[in-house]
Amino acid sequence: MQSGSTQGGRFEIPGAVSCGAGEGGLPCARLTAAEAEAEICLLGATVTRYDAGGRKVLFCSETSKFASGKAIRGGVPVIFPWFGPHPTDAALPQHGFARTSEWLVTEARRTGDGDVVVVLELTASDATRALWPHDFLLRYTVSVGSRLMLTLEVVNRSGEPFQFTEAFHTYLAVSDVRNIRITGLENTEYADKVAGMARKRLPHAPLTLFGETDRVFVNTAAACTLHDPEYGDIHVSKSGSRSTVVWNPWDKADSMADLGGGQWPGFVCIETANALENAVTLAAGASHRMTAIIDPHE
Ligand code: TA6
Repeated sequence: MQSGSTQGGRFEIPGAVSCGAGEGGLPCARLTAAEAEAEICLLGATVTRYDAGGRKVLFCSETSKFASGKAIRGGVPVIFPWFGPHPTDAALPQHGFARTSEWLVTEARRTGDGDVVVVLELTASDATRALWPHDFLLRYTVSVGSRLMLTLEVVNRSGEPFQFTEAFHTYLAVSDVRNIRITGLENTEYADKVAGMARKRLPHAPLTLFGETDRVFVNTAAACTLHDPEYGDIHVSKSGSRSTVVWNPWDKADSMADLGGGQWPGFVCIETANALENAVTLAAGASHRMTAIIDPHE
């Protein structure tokens, strides 16, 4: 994999973007906007922290690894070019290779309204082609302000169409996952991964969690709202996405080295995705954009 680099601070902006070593000594970019701060680890272009209005919006496991080639357990891992297990080869890494690759910072700017934007890129390499035989460019735009806006652009640089699935695997910090509600997915079909991928439909009621929950909602462009009685609401809107994934492993997490210690009540994943039948087929030379807007103020 190409080596991640903030390119020696070439993209630093005093008071807005600083680059240096973060957790585990990994290169990261720190963004300071008018109303928020964020940190992006170049390993996987993973937004590991987003604090807005004094609220820690993202969950990051206290026992996450921060080591080259290892997925970070928290924040917003970028999932590409397959969501979940590889469709035909179980030996390949779950959730593809984008989240364990070293990305490059290619742009940084402050906008007129005080937001801070950083662009990161990942291009095909011998290492990625060994896992997925296509030429591509990923251009990931992270915009930090009173809300966090993420846009992943996939460019097909090969001579033939290719199909991919993708997700922003967003870990939202919650007071207690047993006390939250999620609205926006009412009457929506989903594949229930804790019931052998059985197809079900959520009734006309908010989604509440009572145990391990792993659902891929399909054919939905709807925004969701996380209602947390203690921390307040978080609104997750999206474009270019037809799937939404909701996950919490419940106490199964206690057997996960990078999520143990009773941390599981402290997050829920609401993931903006294109998965299962919502896979994207991209023509040669074409590009596709998926955007999520995570707003803790609505
Ligand atoms: O997004 C939900 C999910 O697909 C779950 O099935 C669970 O595997 C989760 O992702 C975490 O996957 P990871 O490979 O990061 O442990």
